[in-house]
Amino acid sequence: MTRLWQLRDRALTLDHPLVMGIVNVTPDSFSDGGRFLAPESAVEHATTLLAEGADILDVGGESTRPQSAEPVPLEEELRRVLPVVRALTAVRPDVVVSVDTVKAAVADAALEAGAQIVNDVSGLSLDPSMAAVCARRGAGVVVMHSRGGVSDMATYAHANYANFLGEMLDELRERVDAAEDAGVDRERIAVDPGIGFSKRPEHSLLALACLERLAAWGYPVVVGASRKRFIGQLTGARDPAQRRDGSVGAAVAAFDRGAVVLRVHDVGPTRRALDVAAAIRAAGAGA
Ligand code: HH2
Repeated sequence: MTRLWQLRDRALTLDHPLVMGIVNVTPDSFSDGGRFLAPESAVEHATTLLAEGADILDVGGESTRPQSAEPVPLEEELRRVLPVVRALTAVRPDVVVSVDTVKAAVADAALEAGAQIVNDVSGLSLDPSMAAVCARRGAGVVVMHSRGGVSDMATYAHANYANFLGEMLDELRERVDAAEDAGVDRERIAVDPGIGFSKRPEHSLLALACLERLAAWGYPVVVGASRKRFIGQLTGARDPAQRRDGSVGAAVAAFDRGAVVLRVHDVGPTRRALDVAAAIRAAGAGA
């Protein structure tokens, strides 16, 4: 039976891994900050990602980078994100755009402008209106695990766990239940362990190693390991842009453990690696 992730006015098929290409419209994102701040260059970058095989474009106007991420004022975030969402959905009406934001007003405006998915790294916890906006608009929603606020969620400030896996899963479950209680349909929800968010490298590795426990809940699992610190530590690549190969390895390992949406910077190499991994799985299923 084909599994689907219901979005606003369409659905994504989950029988093949989906690549979510990152479109950061920020001056300070940890690996590509400032490169695509002008709407035209963000749209050009997004078009390249689609040509490389992206299924979803994740547009974000606020960074959570580990060193001193500054919360972005609402007006500024709208100014960054909306022209890009509008331009993308105008040029490519079939494109699936997700908006990476913790602000309900940004989510609402982006959905109005044609976005299909809200990707909230706070698990819909930082803005009390977020779940209601998502429910009213019928958006697809990525509920991600993190702790703290925008400025410290990608640091180790809250990375204290007695039992990492149990606590992470319990906290994420609470956020999913809260979203459903606020009226978000179950079939519109995807879950994400939040690699690198309030997690030391050993936590990120454990979250990936035990991803099947999250996948067992039945929601599509999203994983964003691309270019993150634990990959730098494992491969010795200090510059995030040099972490492509390690990131592809993480994406394949995540897919193998139940992830179906992989959020990445390097779309082409990830697409090709996942296509091979998916073909191997399919061959095994028929054997
Ligand atoms: N990671 C980042 C941002 N958004 N969304 C989901 N669902 N999962 C993630 O792991 C995730 C995310 C951080 O990466 P990036 O956007 O490249 O950097 P920045 O936060 O500096 O914009």
